[in-house]
Order: sequence, then C-alpha cells, then structure tokens
Amino acid sequence: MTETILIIGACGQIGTELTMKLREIHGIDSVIASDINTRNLDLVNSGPFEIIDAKNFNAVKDCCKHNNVKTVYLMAALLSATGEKYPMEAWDLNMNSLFHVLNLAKEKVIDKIFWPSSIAVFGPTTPKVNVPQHTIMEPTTVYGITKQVGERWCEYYHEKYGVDVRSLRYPGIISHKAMPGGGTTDYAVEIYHEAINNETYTCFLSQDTYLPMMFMDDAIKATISIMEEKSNNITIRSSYNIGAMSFSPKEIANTIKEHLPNFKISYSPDFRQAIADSWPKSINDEKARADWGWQPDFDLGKTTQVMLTELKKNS
Ligand code: AKB
Repeated sequence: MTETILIIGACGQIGTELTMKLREIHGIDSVIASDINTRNLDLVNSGPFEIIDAKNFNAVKDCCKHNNVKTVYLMAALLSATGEKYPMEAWDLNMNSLFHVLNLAKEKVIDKIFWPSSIAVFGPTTPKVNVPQHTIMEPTTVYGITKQVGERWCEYYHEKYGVDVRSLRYPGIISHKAMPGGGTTDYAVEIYHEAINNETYTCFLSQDTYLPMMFMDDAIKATISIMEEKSNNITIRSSYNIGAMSFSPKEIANTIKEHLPNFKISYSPDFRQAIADSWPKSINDEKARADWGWQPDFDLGKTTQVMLTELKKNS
C-alpha cells in the first residue's frame, strides 16, 4: 500500500490551505484530511476525509494503520483567546493530541510529525524586540503554556526515542480562505473582511499593539520547507522561530486606506489586549534561515494588496 499523509484539524485556518497544497504536491489520494466535524464542505469534498477527534488515540491510530499513514500534520488546537475561556479543554486537546502522535511515532506506526508551536510560548519577561531562538519563556496564557510544554516534549521524544518531529513558532497568520478562530491575532484577518464589507472596523487591540505576523503563503512555504529538509539539518527539535513582518492595528489600517480611502478604524480593547501585551513585537529567525533556508516573500503592503483583491472577488 502506498504511504499517505494525515492532516488532523484540516478544516481550520492553516489546515485548509495546507491540505490543498499537500494534495497539489503528493496527489489527492495520498493526503487524508481529518477534523472533528465537516464544517468546511469545500475541503471535505476535495478528497479523502475522515471525522477524527484528535483526543481519541485509537481513532488516530486506526486511521494511520488502515491508510498506511507515515506523516502526520497535527493542526488541531484551541488558540489563545479560546484557551483563556476554556483552560482545561485547551490543556486536554493541545497536550493529549500531541502525545498521541508522538507515541505513534515512538511505536513506529508513523515516521514523521509536524506540530505547530506559536509566538505564544513567549511571555512578559521575554525580550520584546528581535526575540532570539533561545530566550526566557514564561508564557502567561494557557495556550502558551501548552505550546511551551509541547516543545519540551517534542525535543524529549526526539532525543530519547529518535522521533522525527519538526515544529515552527507561527506568528499571527493572515489569510483569505478559512477564517481563523479564537486567536488574539485574528483582528488582522477580520479587519480586511470588514474593510471590504462595511469600510469600518472596531479593533479589539489598541492602535499601537505591535505583533509578529505572516501571510498564509509564507506559512505554508515554511511548513513544507521544514518537512522536506534533510533530518540532519533540523538542529532545533523544540520549535523554530520564524518571522516575516510586524505591524500595529494603526499601520495595517493605513495600508488599507491606501486602497479604500473611506475606511475607518476605531479601538475598543478587550481581554485580548493583555494577551497581546504579553507577547513580543518581533522575532529573530536567523536559525531557521541558516538551517533550512527560510525566507519570507510577503510584507504588509503585498499582504494587503492580495487580501483586498481576493476578498473583493467573493464579496
Ligand atoms: C493566536 O493568536 O492565538 C494564534 C497564535 C499567535 O498562535 N494566532
């Protein structure tokens, strides 16, 4: 039986586009998409799809065994804002799903894992600007705690059991296909939708809140690149810093105004402001650049242009 790839959490913001890209590269039938429900029908109907709860070890194991899955992309997670509302659920999903795939690799059912970490591993005591790969990490969100602990477990499984697990610390991801859900960086997607639909947006972060961000095409490129790299070149088995751009709500609004002069933004910070304030403003990704040639293609101007063009087509 030919080897296949499984994406867990395929209906989410990144999972949707990652699945399509992997199908383009490896062929539709070689890539099995899975999620807890069928909320994204375009994705569900685009190739093999299975309903899988990432917390259910036997369901994940059965799928891997029946389909000769050798590589798993574990994209299911509760993000920062949702994690603060449902701390135990976030811990349960984010940690147990990771243990399931790490243990399947330890048992040699699968060969290779991609698991996303996040800039949420950093906290208020981390340097704010140009955060190095190795630094103080005292996250203050449940989501950040799960990602930090997950990183330690990934490195542990690699060192002790030889598990080939690879990971990136994603910044906020901006995209025009599936919506993000439950994150603090989600404003940077919502703002484009509201700009196209209503020419106005009320931001839940204050105007000068700088955060690291990345356009989806760059996130997919980074994910595929790290997974395709020779194992020996992956010297970080916790998770790599990757950066592309950093901006504030005021700056993104100004780039939108260049295309839509009537666009208006107002600010009404909520509980997500404290989360954003605990994270760094920019990331040093020189290790990813040196080890596997990471380089982003999209800055804020290019991102705004593509976002507005694509969203306009569907409005
Ligand atoms: C979030 O805002 O929670 C996520 C992230 C930065 O990992 N987008």
